[in-house]
Amino acid sequence: MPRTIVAADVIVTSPSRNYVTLKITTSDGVVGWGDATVNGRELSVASYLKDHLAPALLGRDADRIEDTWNYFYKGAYWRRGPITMAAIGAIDMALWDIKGKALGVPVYQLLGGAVRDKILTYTHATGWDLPELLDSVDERRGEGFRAVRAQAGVPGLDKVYGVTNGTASYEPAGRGTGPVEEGWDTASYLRHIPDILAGVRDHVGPELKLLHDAHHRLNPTEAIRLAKALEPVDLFWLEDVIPVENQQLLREVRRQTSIPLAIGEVFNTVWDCQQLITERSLDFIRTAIVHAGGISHVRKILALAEVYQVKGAPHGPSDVSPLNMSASLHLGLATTNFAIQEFMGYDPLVTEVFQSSYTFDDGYLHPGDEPGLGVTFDEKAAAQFPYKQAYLPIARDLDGTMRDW
Ligand code: CS2
Ligand code: MG
Repeated sequence: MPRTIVAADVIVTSPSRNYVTLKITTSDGVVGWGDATVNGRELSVASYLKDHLAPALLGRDADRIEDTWNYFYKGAYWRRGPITMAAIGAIDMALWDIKGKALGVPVYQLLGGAVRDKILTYTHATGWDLPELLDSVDERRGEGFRAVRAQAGVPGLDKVYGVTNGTASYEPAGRGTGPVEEGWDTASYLRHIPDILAGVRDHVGPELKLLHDAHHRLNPTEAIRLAKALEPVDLFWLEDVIPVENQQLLREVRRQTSIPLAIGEVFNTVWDCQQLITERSLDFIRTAIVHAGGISHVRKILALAEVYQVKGAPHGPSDVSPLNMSASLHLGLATTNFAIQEFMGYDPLVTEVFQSSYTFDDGYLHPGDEPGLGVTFDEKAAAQFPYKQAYLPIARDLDGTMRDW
């Protein structure tokens, strides 16, 4: 007797920031949960799920995860893109959650079992200037992190990606306002950031894994210049050095520097990174479970990556929910070429809605052994936090020209 889907509900909640969650219920009462959050476009995914995909989910066999994935990918004439793939990602996560719960095993066991005991993790340190950044790095080291991403202010600018003004944790999507406009000055950034990161390396010594995110701001020539300047800092990776719709552009940067390159948090299918991987223009692929079609598709991206000695390092900011984080950890525990998981942590209000079984210890995460994904979603608590419209910032050069944020 198949376990059929009898209900698919979309819940939008905003405990400190907006999240979109899919709840799938089966004929034998098993409930699965999936993250469907796309920062700044939450309602688009909620509608795509509620108005288009959920009606077609009803009556389907919940155990047929791969068939359902193809049903919604190949069955949609207009395909790919973050909204579509986040909706499919949420369905995929929920169905893996259901299968694990129904069989009484954690999802990583369904993916082939553990290939490691724990998952190396990195988090964010941020500071407007070097002293402030060093304090933030020290705080993160004190929490046990062995890998830290360092982001700093840029002279001449009053708002910069990745840097908070004050002690609040960095949340780029401003709620209740339209897109905030941020200025950008590549020349000042290139003059300034090498000394800042060298200062961090001098402070922390050789052991700590240091990462930096250029956040799509450079062209290949500027990226090569930055990478060469940063080689003495011994970065674990330099992230998103260029916008990479044109996948061949990263090839040149890869050939000109020894710094490991990470990219891909904005990708949502294997086709967005197929050339990058097969030409080995990167070292770490960053696709997030929710944004790239769920566990089933990110698993395939990592399988292709493994052939080219590219490692998985999924995106894990606070703007993907603990459901995504958990799914990423289950996949990470069972995937040989999984390198490191980004973990910004969550506001305490988030944990009122999402109770997760993953654990952090001594710089590593583990998904836990609860059946399924191991995350409980409190619908009553979620109802306390209504959606608040939020936009990611936009960026302009000093002369007003639009650029990638
Ligand atoms: C960043 C993200 O964590 C990262 O690597 O690129 O924080 C990104 O800025 C946000 O996810 C955008 O919503
Ligand atoms: Mg990034």
